[in-house]
Amino acid sequence: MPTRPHATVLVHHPDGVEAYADLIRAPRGRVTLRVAADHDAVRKHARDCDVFYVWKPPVDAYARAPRLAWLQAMGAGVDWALVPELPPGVTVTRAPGIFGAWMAEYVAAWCLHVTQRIAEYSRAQRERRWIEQTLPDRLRGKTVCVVGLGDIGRAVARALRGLGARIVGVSRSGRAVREAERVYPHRALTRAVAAADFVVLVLPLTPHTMRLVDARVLAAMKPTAWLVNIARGAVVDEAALLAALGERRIAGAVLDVFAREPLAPEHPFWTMDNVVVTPHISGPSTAEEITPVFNANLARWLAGRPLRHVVDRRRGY
Ligand code: OXD
Repeated sequence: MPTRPHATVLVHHPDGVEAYADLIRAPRGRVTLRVAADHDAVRKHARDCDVFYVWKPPVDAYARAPRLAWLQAMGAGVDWALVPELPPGVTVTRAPGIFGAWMAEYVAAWCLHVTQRIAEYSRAQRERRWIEQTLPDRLRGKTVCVVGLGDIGRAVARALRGLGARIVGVSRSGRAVREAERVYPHRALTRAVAAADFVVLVLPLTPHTMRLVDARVLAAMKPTAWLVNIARGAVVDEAALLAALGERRIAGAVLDVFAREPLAPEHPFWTMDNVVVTPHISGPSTAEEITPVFNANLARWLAGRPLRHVVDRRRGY
């Protein structure tokens, strides 16, 4: 591939786009930046852009970007980028190696929240009750089923294994990984979750994983088990989950993602005593962490070298 003398890059993030733009590094004169703080600005600037470095641009912007050849997603998941409106020739890249550390701490914290009975002790403190007969449990020895063994899933598995948990995994291929003592393919999901104390969802949303965690999978979980979803709301059948939680067929759920976000104020998840709701923050994007990944690929792009971290658009991740 010949070198590219110049690229016009559109940068869009709804919060603090300047921080992302300021950290872009390229040889002088070889990159023109178009900074778009909102969707209208994306539409306005799309026309002469070769590259999008973006978080969830409006899908109608793609039809206005005839030169677009590469989209770098600012985020862990790329499902929002792989829409039919994005022309098939556009290369999509992700940013591996960033979100795993955040999400591993999130999962460890909430698993420990359960085993350390933090909600119970906090309630007792507010009520000035000395509940010495209530003891914490151990995470050590618990079985954690990590569904999705990409770079984030494996980071989660390593962190929990470091705390003494036994890790089983689930992936599309079922191929063995170092982080899990056993890996099941998707079709064996019910078997994989059956022995788990925590089922952690870290898989991409694709047509194949949509509502993968359905009533059958939830029914296969132990009544003492917790579901932790840091993937996408739509990988779970939320109606089935609501029923399983309401009838206490599983112990609880820690939910960072929902089929509709923000979660509607009237949604029952907010007030269920066995549900933790967090507002899609388990793997935050920060300009400082993502932009170096983009810069390294931008240098490759200008040099005419193949991009790294390319998404397989057919597979969806
Ligand atoms: C995501 C993210 O992709 O928060 O969901 O990065």
